[in-house]
Amino acid sequence: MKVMLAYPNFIVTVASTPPLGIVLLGTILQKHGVDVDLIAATADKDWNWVREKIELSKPDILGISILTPIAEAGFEMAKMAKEMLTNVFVVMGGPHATILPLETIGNEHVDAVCLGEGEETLIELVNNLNNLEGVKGIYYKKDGEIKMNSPRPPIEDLDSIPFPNWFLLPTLEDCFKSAGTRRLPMLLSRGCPFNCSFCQPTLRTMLGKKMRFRSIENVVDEIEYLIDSYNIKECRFEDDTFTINKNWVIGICDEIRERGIRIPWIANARADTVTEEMLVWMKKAGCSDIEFGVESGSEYIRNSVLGKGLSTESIKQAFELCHKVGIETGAFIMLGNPGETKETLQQSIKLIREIKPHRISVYRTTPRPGTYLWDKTIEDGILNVEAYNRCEWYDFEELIIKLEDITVEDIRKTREALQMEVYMMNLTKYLAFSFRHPLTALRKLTKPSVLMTLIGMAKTRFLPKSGGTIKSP
Ligand code: B12
Ligand code: SF4
Repeated sequence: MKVMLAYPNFIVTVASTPPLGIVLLGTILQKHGVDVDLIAATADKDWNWVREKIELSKPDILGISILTPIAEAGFEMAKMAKEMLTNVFVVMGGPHATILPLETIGNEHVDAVCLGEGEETLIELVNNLNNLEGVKGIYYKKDGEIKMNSPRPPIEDLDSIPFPNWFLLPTLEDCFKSAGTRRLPMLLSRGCPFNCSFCQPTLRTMLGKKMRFRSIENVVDEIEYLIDSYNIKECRFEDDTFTINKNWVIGICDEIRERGIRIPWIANARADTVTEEMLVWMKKAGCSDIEFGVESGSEYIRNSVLGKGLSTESIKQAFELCHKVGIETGAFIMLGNPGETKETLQQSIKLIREIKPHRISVYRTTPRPGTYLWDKTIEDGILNVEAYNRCEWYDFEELIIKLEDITVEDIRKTREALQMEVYMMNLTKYLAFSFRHPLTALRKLTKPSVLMTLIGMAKTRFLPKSGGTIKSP
């Protein structure tokens, strides 16, 4: 039995983050003696490359992992495989397939859909391909009819999941090159108890209501494994809210120090879950950077529209604490939200000026199917469906949400202003530092954060405004 697992991502901007999902699934299949090939398309790959890989692998089962922005590419790949190999069984999984399972299984080239976590489901499916009746957590087709099996409960013991075998990913070195460092992602917990309208109930549908944590031992064992096996220089904790459980976070930091591990790592956090004590522990254990969802400078947009439940005060405090402790910060900002006005855009610029992040990621608000924001914007008649269908996920070409007071040009200008604000702040800091320490400053020029600042400034000034593209076959 040969299985191919694919992540059909042709989006330029995300090529540097290797897909943990298919690597974990591949690892489990391999441990059960299944012959498995992985492909993860990146921006420089095209459909001929995908065709060659399918031709070479000739899988009996093709598993495709899809997020909404890459779902179309996933369906194209299913079609291509069915045309090339008449007997191939196509199963789809990932967030998009889980949120829209009926639409996914409704595609003529798809034979089954995995809902939610795939670690237990996929191996059962592979072992019972001719009798899928008892396999929990899937929809599948039998004699042209769609069968919906009972749901599979989330995995209780996350420590039971093996560490990912990243060697399965042929494009791993490309990802390192694209990231500019040997960095790998890790997931230490699953789920999030908050209720942001642009994100939920997607996460709950995928991962269940209860938050689950890996044991401290198991987490730190994986960090050591990644250093020993892949010579990684940096680690990224992809948890949605790493800082939610104070004692657990401090426990991990303590263990990292106890074992003498010295590697920088990055985490995502909610501003109202960090404390000074926790940040000091994180800094000592190697945390170099924390990314916060700031979303908007307007309290009304952040809380009443986006459901974040996060005060401006706690955001200011979290950034102040990070600056004090010496952890670099990143801020995520969403522009073009329902109710956005020139005034709320100004509030976002003002807040960024006050909290002084080291990095900023600005997104145009694009509701995703299955979220509260998607339902609400449809109900209110303000989702620009044509623009949504045309849009590339990272572009700033059109407003996805119809707004009365502002145009897409206002949004673009605000994005530029926000980016410039952050680049200038960092440049000023860097120049002040170079006066005091000219030699160290010269050496720092090769540091990714300084280089990113310079490249970012140049891009904001001189490059076209749109983001990545998905190429058609
Ligand atoms: C890390 C991350 C990223 C990273 C890396 C993504 C990657 N390469 O995997 C980066 C930063 C690049 C990223 C980018 C984006 N992301 Co993101 N991201 C995440 C995050 C936080 C963790 C993903 C992860 O690694 N999970 C761990 C692995 C083990 O889980 P997994 O990939 O889901 O796979 C499991 C199951 O889904 C299933 N499965 C998956 N594939 C398959 C295939 C088969 C055949 C089977 C049987 C099972 C199966 O089994 C796996 C094991 O349990 C999730 C939130 C979350 N907690 O899941 C959001 C999330 C996946 N991202 C999301 C979005 C929307 C985006 C962006 C569009 C951001 C934006 N601008 O809005 C981009 C688009 C990227 C793209 N390629 O299209 C949404 C997806 C929603 C949707 N409808 O698709 C999520 C769910 C966040 C959210 N709450 O809304 N993201
Ligand atoms: S805090 Fe983050 S992960 Fe949790 S619901 Fe809000 S956006 Fe989603």
